[in-house]
Amino acid sequence: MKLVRLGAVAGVVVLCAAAIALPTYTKVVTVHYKVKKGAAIEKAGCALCHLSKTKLKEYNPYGADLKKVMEAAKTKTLTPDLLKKIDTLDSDKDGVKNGEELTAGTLPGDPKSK
Ligand SMILES: [Ca+2]
Repeated sequence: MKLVRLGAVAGVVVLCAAAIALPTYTKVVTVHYKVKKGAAIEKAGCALCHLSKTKLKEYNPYGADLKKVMEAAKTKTLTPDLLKKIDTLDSDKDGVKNGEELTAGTLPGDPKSK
């Protein structure tokens, strides 16, 4: 019984750590691009960069490009300067540049959103 309880506590701690770490990234994006309430970016949350809200180990094309920039900078802290480095790319190849999509509130990693 104690082992089950310990496992449950460990699971909650892991989930809380993930929940604390990830919204920081989305906050940097929403503040930098002045994302309006209700925009696709706000609704997407972690899926702005990840394949979905539940597939956090996989990245969509925008997340993959952002990951490359962060790895090159050897940092896990997302800054506006790092975001700007991929503003002129069109990660999802839908004809709209990442920076334009983020300013408009659409998803730069989803070609169906532009
Ligand atoms: Ca695009």
